[in-house]
Amino acid sequence: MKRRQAIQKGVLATGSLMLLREAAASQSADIISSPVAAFPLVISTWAPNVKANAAAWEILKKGGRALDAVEAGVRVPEADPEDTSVGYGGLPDRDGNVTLDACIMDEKGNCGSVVFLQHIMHPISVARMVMEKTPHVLLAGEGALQFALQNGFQKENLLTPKSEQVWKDWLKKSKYDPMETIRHMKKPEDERSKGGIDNHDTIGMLAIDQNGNLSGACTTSGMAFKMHGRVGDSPIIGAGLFVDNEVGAATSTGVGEEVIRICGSHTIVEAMRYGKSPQEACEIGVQRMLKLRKDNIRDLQIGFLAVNKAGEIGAYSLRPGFTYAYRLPDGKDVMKEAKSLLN
Ligand code: SD4
Repeated sequence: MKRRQAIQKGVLATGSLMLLREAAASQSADIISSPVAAFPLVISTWAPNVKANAAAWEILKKGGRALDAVEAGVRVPEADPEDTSVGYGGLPDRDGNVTLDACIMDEKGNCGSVVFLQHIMHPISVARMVMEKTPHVLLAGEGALQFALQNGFQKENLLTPKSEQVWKDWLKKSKYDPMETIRHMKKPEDERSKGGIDNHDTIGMLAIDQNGNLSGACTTSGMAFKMHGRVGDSPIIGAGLFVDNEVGAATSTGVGEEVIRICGSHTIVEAMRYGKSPQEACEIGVQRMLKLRKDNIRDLQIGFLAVNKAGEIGAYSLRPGFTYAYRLPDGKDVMKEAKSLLN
């Protein structure tokens, strides 16, 4: 599909947004292609992250770096107490602790990550500092917290009364089910519940700047009511995020254990390297997962986004309901639902 056609299909007037629910049976791949000037662009997991794209756009439209754009973008849901999958307001682990995971990667293969970090509202900025100020890629737990505090981050209570209440309700049964816990805490009329089966809101964001350089960021509070110390795919370079400036970038959302098993984002970028479009590459990732895990994952949700060097994008999920949002060079917002392997 040509970019112009996609824009006409996906956007109402400037400033207004439309969520396109595409029939799974639809023939055309969800690809946006343009031979010219397909960037800057920014794309994020989950439609509500259109707000994060707007923050990233402020940097991209001025010719700023994709790296700065993705950091600024994902800081929006990190600070949003209503987003229960990221940063402040994130749902806690089974013991009531909000523990955060984040990573960032730039066009030069530089990357930084924090896992199992507590009390810091913007783990993505700590991850960037790990990338820029240390000889390491990944800092965990107490060490990551110490590093953040030494570098001027404030210690904060990230558990909001709302998330604490959801956790207390969960404690009555204390049954860990990645899907049920999130599905039942949201009202049907809630805009976020349009995500369907899963209602994750973890943000994975990919951007290309005016110079054609790619970067990505991914940040999450992880699966609600996880075991204390559990880390998912989101902060793992190659699983939740991978950027290769010669080829493209990919990111994921959903049940991280499944993404880690197939090195999801790296797998998708490698498929693009060997000639697949971003859409085909995302489909390869999800198909591989189902082939490997069969009935074990039929009820779970996993979604991938990808973008290639030319500014083509792709999105695909295991189950219906994975939405995403993007902004192209015309500055208009588009929100869509990805096609899925299962119905
Ligand atoms: C994780 N992938 O920790 C994350 C969860 C997620 O929206 O994507 N939630 O496994």
